[in-house]
Amino acid sequence: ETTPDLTRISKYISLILRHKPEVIGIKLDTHGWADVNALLAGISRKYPINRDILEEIVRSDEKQRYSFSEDGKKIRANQGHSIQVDVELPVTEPPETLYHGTAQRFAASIEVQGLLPQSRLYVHLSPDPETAEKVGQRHGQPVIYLVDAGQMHRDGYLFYLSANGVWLTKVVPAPYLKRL
Ligand code: HQG
Repeated sequence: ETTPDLTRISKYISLILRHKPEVIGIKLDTHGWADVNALLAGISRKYPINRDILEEIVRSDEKQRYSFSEDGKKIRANQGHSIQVDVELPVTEPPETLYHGTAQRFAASIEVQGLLPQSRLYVHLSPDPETAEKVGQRHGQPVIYLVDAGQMHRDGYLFYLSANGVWLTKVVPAPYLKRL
C-alpha cells in the first residue's frame, strides 16, 4: 500500500509521463521513455524523492502504471497517454466481452457517437465489470457498457493490451455497445 505522500507523487509522475513532461522541462522519446535521473531531478523541485522512493512507487502501484527499462535508466507509463507516443503495445486478440465504465451523464452522447478516446490516444476498456465500475465512479454516477469485442475483432478492429492489463482500442462504434 502506498502512503498518501507517495500517492501524491505518483499522480505528479502520471501527469509528467502521460500528459505534460514539459512541467519539469523534460521530453519523452518516441516510445514514451523518460530519463530516470532527469525525472528525479525535476520532481525533487516539488517533492522529496530519490531512486529508492521512485522504485517503491513503481513497485507498489496498485494499477502497475509504470515500467522501468531493462537497464533501469528509463521509465515510462504503461498506458493512459494523451501525448503521441508509441509504447509498443502488442496487438492482442480480445476476449468476447470487454467492459467500459463511464458516468451516467455521458450515456446519451456515447449511445449516439460510440466511445471516443477524448483526450487520450485510445478508448480504455476493462476486463471485468467490477474494474469498469471503479473507472466509471471516477467520473460520477457509474454506468457500465458491455463491449462486443469479439465481433469488433472479427470486423477488423485492433485491440492492444497494455503491460498493466488495460485493453485499448481506437474507438468503439455504438452498435458494439450494450448497456449493462
Ligand atoms: C467518456 C484510469 C461522451 C468516457 C482508468 C470517459 C482508466 C464519452 C471519458 C484510464 C464519449 C474520458 C482511462 C462520447 C467516451 N461522449 N463521453 N462519445 N466517449 N466518453 O479519464 O476510460 O487511474 O480519459 O466514457 O482506470 O475514464 O489514470 O478515460 O468517461 O484505465 O491510471 O469520456 O484512467 O486510470 O475519460 O479512464 P478518461 P477513462 P488511471
